[in-house]
Amino acid sequence: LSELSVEGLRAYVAEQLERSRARTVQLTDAVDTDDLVKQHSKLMSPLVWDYAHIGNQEELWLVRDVGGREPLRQDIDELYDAFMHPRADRPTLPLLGPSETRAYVVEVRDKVLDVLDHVKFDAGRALVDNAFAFGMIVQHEQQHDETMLATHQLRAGVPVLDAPPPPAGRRLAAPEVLVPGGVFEMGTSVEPWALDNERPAHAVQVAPYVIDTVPVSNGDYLRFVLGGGYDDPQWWSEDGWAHVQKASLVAPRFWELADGEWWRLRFGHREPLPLDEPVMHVCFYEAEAYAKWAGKRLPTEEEWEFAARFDPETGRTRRFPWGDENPGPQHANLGQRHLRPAPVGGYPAGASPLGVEQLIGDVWEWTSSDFRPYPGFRAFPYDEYSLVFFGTDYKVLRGGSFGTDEVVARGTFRNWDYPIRRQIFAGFRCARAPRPEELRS
Ligand code: AVJ
Ligand code: FE
Repeated sequence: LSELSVEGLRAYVAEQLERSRARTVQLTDAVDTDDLVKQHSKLMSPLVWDYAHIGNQEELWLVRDVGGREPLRQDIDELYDAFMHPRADRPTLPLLGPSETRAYVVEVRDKVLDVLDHVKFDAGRALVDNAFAFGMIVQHEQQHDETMLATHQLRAGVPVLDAPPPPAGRRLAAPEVLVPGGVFEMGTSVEPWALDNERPAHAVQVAPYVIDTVPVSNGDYLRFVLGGGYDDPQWWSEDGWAHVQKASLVAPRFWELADGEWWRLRFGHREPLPLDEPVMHVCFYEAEAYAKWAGKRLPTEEEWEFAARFDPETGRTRRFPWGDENPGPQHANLGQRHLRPAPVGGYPAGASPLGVEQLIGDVWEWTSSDFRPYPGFRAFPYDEYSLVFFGTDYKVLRGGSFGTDEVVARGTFRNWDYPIRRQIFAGFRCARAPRPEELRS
């Protein structure tokens, strides 16, 4: 990106804006008006709220801030401010209707393309250096597209989305990888479109550990379910046990037991539970309980990133597990290219130098870490992206899912959510301390 000419950068930004919009249009055109305005779950906004919110954020940052242009619809800012109204209340607001929303986002985009034509990517203005604000808005739209995809998963009715199946899985040489540990550079100070919480790069010491080669599969997780895992407090943290009882959890969300067979619901399809796919729609507490039952634990965020980015040969931290190139379809299951995670072993070309696979794409991975700022963190360009969420309320997820776009799924990208959330496309892998004999070899 930083090597592009000004014209090259403009063209790249225009292409990314167009790609994210095509996805937004696809997700919103796929359903009828009623499905756009109604709330499919208390956990989610009506799709038409996400749609106009995407346009409103684009207006705020690119039309008004970067472009210095007059506001188009200042009157609606408050309706689409995520901090003013919780998701559960959004259907009762006087929102723009579907056709008004479509007209609004088109009007905003026309202005933005004009701003893009005239903007100087002035290196002295952090908001536009390397087109940062454009990158932030593209990522914002793609993140809401993933949220809308999660709303689609919660929607009742016949399937409306379609995509080819992911690549087949394969047998793994080893179920776990021994990671020697050491000091590595975590985070980034150089990725032009990295968001504030991924910065700055800083040295982190990681002790030796063992990590699963691939995410925990449905088949693995089913053994925990069938073994009475949800009935036995010994596997659960105190908070986890309280939650599993209060919410009456018995299996991952969207699993069904009927006539002695396990099924799962996926975007309106009911299909036999695929045992070789990564488990999905489990909350942090379920991930944590499974890990304990398996004699393991969840990796920390540092361990996840070390496994994903560290190259033991050079001592360098890479951008992605497979190297420094952007993700290609051979590396990772991203961008809604497939509408499910790939079976384990499906992406050998995406392996890290240590031999850990499917770190990017397929399912978000719960880590044991709270969402906290890196040393030297500076909120940019607004406190409400990351700063207000730091603390002990949220757990970090890494790696992106099949529904995460490649413009978001950086090796440094940090996602976060409450430990009870299951509607996101989240699974996990386990880690553990090495046994003494493993360290000697
Ligand atoms: C980073 C995915 C937790 O969706 O709540 C969207 C991203 N921030 N609009 C979210 C975000 C503002 C955020 N996550
Ligand atoms: Fe948002």
